[in-house]
Amino acid sequence: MADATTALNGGVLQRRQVVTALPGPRSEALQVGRDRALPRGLGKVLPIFVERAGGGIIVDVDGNHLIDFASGIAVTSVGASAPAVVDAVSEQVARFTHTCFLVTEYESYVEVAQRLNELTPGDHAKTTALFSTGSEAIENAVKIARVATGRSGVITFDDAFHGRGLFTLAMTAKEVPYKRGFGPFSDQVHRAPFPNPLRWPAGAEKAAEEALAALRSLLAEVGPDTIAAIVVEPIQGEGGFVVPAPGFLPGLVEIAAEHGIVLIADEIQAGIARTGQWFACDHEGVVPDLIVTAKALAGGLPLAAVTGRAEIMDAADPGALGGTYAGNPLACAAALATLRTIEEADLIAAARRIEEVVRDELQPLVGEGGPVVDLRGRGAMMAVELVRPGTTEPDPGAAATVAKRCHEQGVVVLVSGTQGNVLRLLPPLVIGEDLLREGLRVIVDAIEDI
Ligand code: PLZ
Repeated sequence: MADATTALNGGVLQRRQVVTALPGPRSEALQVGRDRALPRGLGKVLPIFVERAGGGIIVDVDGNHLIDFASGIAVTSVGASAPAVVDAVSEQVARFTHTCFLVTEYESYVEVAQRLNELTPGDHAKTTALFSTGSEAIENAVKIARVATGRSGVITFDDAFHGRGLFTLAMTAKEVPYKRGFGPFSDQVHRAPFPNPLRWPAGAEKAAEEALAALRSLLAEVGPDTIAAIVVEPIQGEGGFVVPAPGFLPGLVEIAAEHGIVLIADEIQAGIARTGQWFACDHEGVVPDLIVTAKALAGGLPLAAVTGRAEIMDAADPGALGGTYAGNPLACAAALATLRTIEEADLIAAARRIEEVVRDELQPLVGEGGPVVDLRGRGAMMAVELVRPGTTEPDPGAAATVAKRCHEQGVVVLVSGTQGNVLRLLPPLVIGEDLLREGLRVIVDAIEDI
């Protein structure tokens, strides 16, 4: 793992070094200006300011080297300064920064679309439209499903996260902090249970079957011919890295096909090699009608895509899709370099190896009576769920304490889950094995301490 990837670290020393208290004095000074200039509504996980980043390391303005288990929320899978991405963007920025693809065109947009048409699940005819953010792409996928079906309803699931736009907020499940005070929201969004194997009342074995039955009941209530789309995260991201019980996703394919509903896979967080396959859908051979990607697609530049069945995608009339920055040439150049890097460095295999190492280090924590009730996920999208010892009661306080200790020790981890009790690990796929193990041991110590 480490050997193949050392060339991808952008010249950043791949070692954890904590040389000040965290946050350090320079970060603290910058924080004062930040707090004056910015509204309270912008959250902060770790109040440090970054000077550079690459491979598995983030270097802050005080010279601390932190192990990166966040990848900017699953974005910098190839590293935050992957040489191929830096070169491609530098070359592009010197030629032109922007034309608006709707005004005059450029080849790289088409190439990104062709690559996604090939890589995404299914060998049917596909097309791709590019956007800038995940939320924007989800809203466009819903627009396309609506115009293709002539229906307006959308089904989403418990604990879903689909974005912060005014329509995607209706699809996102969690009220605080995302939704409170921002409504009213569309009344065309319905919510069905998601088969979380750990927490399904009748047990994991029943979860897929019963969740599909609940979806069928919901469809009967609202009328299947009112539903344009079912939108699902094949592995939930913000909801706590919940891998749905096996059989659920194939069941959705069947139900959607039966009722002429467009099945939209939101692979914004899980897609593009993160889970040890190109897409999380691939683990169960699931072929959605539309698939939405973003985050890891362009190595840190803002780019999102809707890829899907050509006949559905073509339902939108000329001029009905687009956006000023959608498919910006810098982002397209970065995406082509990112996809090439994933193939050349075999980062899909790297993601699988990360899972093995994470399980090797963290599995001993899971067990009767301790605070860790579950270690789950796929590839480099792994999570640890914390509960009050001896119960299954979520313990957000424990997750916050562990995250804080990790941050103080120079390991950037994120918390997720509707209850805020899940530590999630999203290392860059290029992280070296020694660095990965070192960061995991910091987590183990932090958990053992509580
Ligand atoms: N769908 C599955 O994970 C973004 C959100 C961070 P945008 N997840 C990180 C935050 O607190 O806002 C996400 C996702 C899934 C959609 C989105 C939305 O993508 O690019 O943030 O709009």
